[in-house]
Amino acid sequence: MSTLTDISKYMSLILRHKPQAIGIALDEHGWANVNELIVGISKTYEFDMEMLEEIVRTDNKQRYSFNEDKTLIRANQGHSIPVDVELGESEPPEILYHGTGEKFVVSIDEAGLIPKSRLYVHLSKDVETATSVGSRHGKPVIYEVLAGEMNRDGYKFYLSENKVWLTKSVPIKYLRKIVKENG
Ligand code: HQG
Repeated sequence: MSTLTDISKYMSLILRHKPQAIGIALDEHGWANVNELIVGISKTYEFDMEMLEEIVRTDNKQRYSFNEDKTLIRANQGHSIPVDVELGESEPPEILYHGTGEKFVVSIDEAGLIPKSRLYVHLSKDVETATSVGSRHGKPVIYEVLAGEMNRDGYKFYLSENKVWLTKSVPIKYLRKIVKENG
């Protein structure tokens, strides 16, 4: 794995979950000071503004955003710490997908989707993306989420800057497990 990938993973830990790992704080909207971030990461990796800009530009999921003058940076979604990244409420497509690991299915079928350590349940717009999200947790299982119906019933949906669909929770009545024909 390249150093930039390692640093990007470290950045997502810092900007989503644990800014105190490098002794910095996020503001209420999830922004970190860019200079402080660079100084903090430089204690572990050789790191500078040019590398930070490259990570933000090339990140495969567009996880990070700068403010206009690039003095601040934040993660677009995925936080476990309570920050308000000013998500826009959006009308979701009729169906969204959630990929999970087989080991969670019994519990999900009982309790629906809950955000666990994060602020929101993360939903994908296609089965392919959901499958890769689910594979992070072992053998993937995909659920269809009846997002349109949920939304009409009053549940709010948000689309993050990097196009991940988010909602607070999904009750079981809006979930349909996709059963693969070949098992
Ligand atoms: C599961 C990655 C038991 C849920 C991805 C998931 C995503 C339950 C796991 C983003 C449950 C939490 C988020 C219940 C939900 N009982 N388990 N009632 N309800 N779960 O990692 O959605 O690469 O916090 O199904 O691409 O896997 O980091 O969430 O399997 O967009 O940018 O609890 O993280 O993006 O796992 O992934 P996670 P996630 P990054």
